[in-house]
Amino acid sequence: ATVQGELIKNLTSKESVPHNKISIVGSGSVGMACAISILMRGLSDELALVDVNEGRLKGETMDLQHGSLFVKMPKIVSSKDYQVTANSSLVIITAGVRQKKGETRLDLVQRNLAIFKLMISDIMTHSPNCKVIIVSNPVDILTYVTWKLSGIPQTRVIGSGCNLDTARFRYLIGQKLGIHAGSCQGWVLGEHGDSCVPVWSSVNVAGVPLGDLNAQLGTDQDPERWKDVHKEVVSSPYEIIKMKGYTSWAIGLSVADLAESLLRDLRRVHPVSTIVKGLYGIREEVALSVPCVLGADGIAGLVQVKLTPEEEARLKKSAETLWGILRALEV
Ligand code: 6V0
Repeated sequence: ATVQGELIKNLTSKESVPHNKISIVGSGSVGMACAISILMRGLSDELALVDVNEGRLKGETMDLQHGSLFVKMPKIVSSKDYQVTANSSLVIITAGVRQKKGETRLDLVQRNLAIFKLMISDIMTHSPNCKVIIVSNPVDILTYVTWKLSGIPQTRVIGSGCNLDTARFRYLIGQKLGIHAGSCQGWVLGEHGDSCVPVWSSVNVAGVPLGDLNAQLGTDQDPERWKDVHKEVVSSPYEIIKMKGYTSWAIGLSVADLAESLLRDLRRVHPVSTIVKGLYGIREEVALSVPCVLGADGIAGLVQVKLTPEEEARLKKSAETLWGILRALEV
């Protein structure tokens, strides 16, 4: 007789099957920030972590498990074997290699592509019905690559894209106005990073368009220099990386927000990366961020934003740049 046997009379024999399992591939700074944000929201009944670096993976897993008393997630597991991800509802990919000294962007993409080829097939074998959020950079390229490699509908492949750029944009607008980011409506669309497009024409607070109060909003002629808000959206990650080596907290929180819309079928609208061929005059098969309705089936719909001709031209230019890279890739 054991203490457990004496104490508890078991009424069921089967192991429970997870209903809302989330797996995170890559237990680096970003993967772990996603993990802790998801844990704190109590979004899933099982969290699985995968990484090739077994030492780090085990250490991170134990550290998280020891916090079990303070969160409501019964099971935290990890392995370098993708078997551990079986039956996931959502898989979040944060794994990848960093740019080497002297390496071009295309070389980096090619190396990450090789990793994704192995990773995506393993993920799909164990969770054929899952939705995937891609966080690894260059995120728009890797979103397209994941869609191609996985063979699943594009509605289930979601690039974190401009979700973070938009969060930075709204935070900075809020700082300038002295109000909370959540009350500042504004969208950053297109390519995540340097060429992202701020949609100044629709920035508003409580339905009041800021453009009605300042006709030069977002232009070089604006004496209030609102354009600097977008400049800071683009430059701040570089600054953070210079100071702390990587960015993690904001991306982790923003990914958990996407996960919540997907797992709880909230049908909230988020700026995420998806295949946009046929929209805004984009003829190429590329992934870019546009406002998407996220629910239990993934991307349930796209919001068709009214852009100014200049904004649309910038979006098209982003698409052409991305297509230039994708064309050279051997997917
Ligand atoms: P990191 O701390 O180097 O972590 C990457 C992890 O991936 C490491 O633990 C590696 O061991 C692991 N890894 C490498 N190859 C594999 C593989 N084949 N299978 C499993 N695991 C593997 O990087 P960090 O966490 O800082 O960044 C991760 C990615 O997120 C990078 O590509 C960043 O550029 C990207 N980010 C994307 C953002 C966005 O808005 N989309 C924001 C921030 C970072």
